[in-house]
Amino acid sequence: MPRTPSRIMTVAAAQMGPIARDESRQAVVARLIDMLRQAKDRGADLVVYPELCLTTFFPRWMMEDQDEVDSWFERTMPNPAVNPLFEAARESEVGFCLGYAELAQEDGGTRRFNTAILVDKAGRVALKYRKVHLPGHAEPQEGRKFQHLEKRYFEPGNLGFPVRRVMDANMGLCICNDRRWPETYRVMGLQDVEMVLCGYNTPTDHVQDPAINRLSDFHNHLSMQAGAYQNATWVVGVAKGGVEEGSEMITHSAIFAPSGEIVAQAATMEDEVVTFACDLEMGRKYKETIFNFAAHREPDAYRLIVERKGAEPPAA
Ligand code: CDV
Repeated sequence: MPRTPSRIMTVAAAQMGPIARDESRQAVVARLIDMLRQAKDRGADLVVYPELCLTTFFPRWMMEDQDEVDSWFERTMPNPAVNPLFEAARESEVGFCLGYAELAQEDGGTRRFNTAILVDKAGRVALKYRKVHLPGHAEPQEGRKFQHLEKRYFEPGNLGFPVRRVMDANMGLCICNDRRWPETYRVMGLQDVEMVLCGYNTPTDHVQDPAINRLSDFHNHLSMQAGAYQNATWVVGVAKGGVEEGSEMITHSAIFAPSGEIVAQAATMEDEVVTFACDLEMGRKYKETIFNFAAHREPDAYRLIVERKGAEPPAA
């Protein structure tokens, strides 16, 4: 059989170390531009930044003053603080994926989402995604050193899991907790996704059970390796990690091949750029054989997945 020619997209996972509570958007954007330039020097076509990467991870704190809450959100994208990143990317002809808190005026009201955008090499927003799976709580939980109040500050995303042709590849986005849910990848897999970009902020004490928390790094990679393999797609997982305002967060950003293998991984808890030349044709080998969905899937047997939300025990 003749070998299919490679289609290479060189991708950079731009891991971030902590962002201080009082660090300005301008200072953060300077860090992002520095990593973009490193990525460009290594031949990157695309730079992937973490979830909520313009500020510290503010959902760890209970805030009642709505003005204070809204100070963490972006009302427009781009905006004056972020414009230098758009300009640097356009000049360098590098695309990027950026996570931020979005305040939108939509359907006659103010809406708040945990959002990621994919910007193409010409600086155009080519794809927007709003986080579907919001972890944590709407009310503070007793006994926790740090809260996780995403359910308080955001509403679930209303855009589904769109896949778009961007920079000659079928691209999809998801955000942090989404990566643990097989539905995330499968909905994109059914749109022939070739690369999924996922930023995350994962505190090591995210569950009140040390036996689970000690496996935080393992579960991080396990989820993305499985999603990549079972949907024959590249996955790029990018952390904001390290000790941020006293909260320990995992790092180990990595690039996952459609085989499920980790092909590149960050080695520090700081700002760090990890690159890999991804052959987008690699997924095809899997899509035409073991994961040929059209040949092997049986959707009628999967009805419960969309009909039922929580698990119910079988009838006696
Ligand atoms: N930002 C996140 O979505 N974090 C969750 C933690 C809280 C479990 C995650 O899935 O990594």
